Amino acid sequence: MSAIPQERRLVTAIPGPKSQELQARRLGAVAGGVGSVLPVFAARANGGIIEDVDGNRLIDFGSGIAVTSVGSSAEAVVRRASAQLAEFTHTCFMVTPYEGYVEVCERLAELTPGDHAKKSALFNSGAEAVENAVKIARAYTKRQAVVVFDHGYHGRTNLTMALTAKNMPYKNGFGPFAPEIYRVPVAYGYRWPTGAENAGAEASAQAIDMIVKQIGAENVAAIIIEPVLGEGGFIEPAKGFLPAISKFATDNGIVFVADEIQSGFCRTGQWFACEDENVVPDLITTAKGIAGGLPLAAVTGRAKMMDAPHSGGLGGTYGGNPVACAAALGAIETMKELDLNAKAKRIEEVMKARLTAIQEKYDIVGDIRGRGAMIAIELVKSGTKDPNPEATGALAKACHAEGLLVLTCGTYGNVLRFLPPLVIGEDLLNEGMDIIEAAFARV
Ligand code: PLZ
Repeated sequence: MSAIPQERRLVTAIPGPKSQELQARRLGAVAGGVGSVLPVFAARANGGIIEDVDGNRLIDFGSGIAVTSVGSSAEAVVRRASAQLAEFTHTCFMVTPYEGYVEVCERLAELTPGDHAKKSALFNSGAEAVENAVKIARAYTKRQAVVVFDHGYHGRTNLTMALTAKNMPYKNGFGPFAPEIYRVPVAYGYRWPTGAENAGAEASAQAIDMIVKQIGAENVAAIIIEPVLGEGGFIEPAKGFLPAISKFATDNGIVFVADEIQSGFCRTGQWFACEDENVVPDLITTAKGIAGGLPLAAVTGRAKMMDAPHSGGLGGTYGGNPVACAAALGAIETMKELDLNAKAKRIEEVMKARLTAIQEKYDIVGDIRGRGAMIAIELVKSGTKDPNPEATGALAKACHAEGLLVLTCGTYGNVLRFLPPLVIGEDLLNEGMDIIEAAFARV
């Protein structure tokens, strides 16, 4: 494990000269379609700090987009993955299996909501897990249609582009998209026309009406939703929405899929965000936080559904790679040992208190939302609810210049989101919030 001092330190401008040199090389060699939020090149990272090649130490409020919840070089992850690397790197689970894969599936069965019989299949990326959840739901139901929601994000592969709501940058010019995908409203409280208090009941009624009238419930294989919408703007569907949609799915033989790729594994202060409303999904997709930074993803769900595809119908060369599985076992061990659900809840307390104080001073903060260490503010133009992507971008830039890595998101690009590693120290957390407050004063 990298013993990086847990202190912010700026020794050059951001990005520094070595980062700029690497960025120039990168522009010559790396495809232009692959962007970076902040072209500061990483040298090492752990806890709440990313150290760059110039020796700057940045406070990390991004966790590599909600991945390194246990830190970027967590002791148990490094120990277990290193040991596995020395034993063997790969055999392909579809050729000669190994124990780590089975053990990760056993952990997933224990940790995911519901006490029914469960099975899992492992993959490499979130998008791949979502694609496979659709394959499993179609094989199980022998139906084709898939229902997704406004502001939803599920990936960048062909099928998941179709499932994703936002055009730029994810879909523009990349069609044609997969057929049999239908989008319905989500209970976005802050922007619901008749008010947040009505959003849960009204949005679920509208969504269900659209499914029944426009698609036909009997044609729907799966309904896929993020229990807290991530890229779409950290939207928590208003109370009652998830249970209503989940019940409708169950009543109509539709597979209810919770995409917990961003919200799962202690991020929201629960193992999975859907636990907050006692929703038990049929299938649950996970990735990101599961393996402490190594590429691993999973579909976990009711055994009878998971067993619907024929043998050989699911897989992939690298899915459930042994090093990634060892890392996942290390990450899960760390989450339990350090009680990262409690840590996430504490992060929420600290952040929301600080953000509420900022909101009292600046009326461009339209909404503060999110749970655990998945917190965001939605920025609007003064005195309106009009999205304010300009202020959002300027605030992010101001934070970056001071050595605080923050990310933006949202359909309108007007959401500043905070995803610190769950192991971040409270001093760094508060220092990050100081920087955000100072950025507001400047912008
Ligand atoms: N489902 C809910 O959040 C990935 C993507 C960022 P992959 N989110 C970050 C970007 O610009 O590509 C995500 C997610 C939810 C699916 C995915 C896809 O996971 O591992 O990126 O494929």
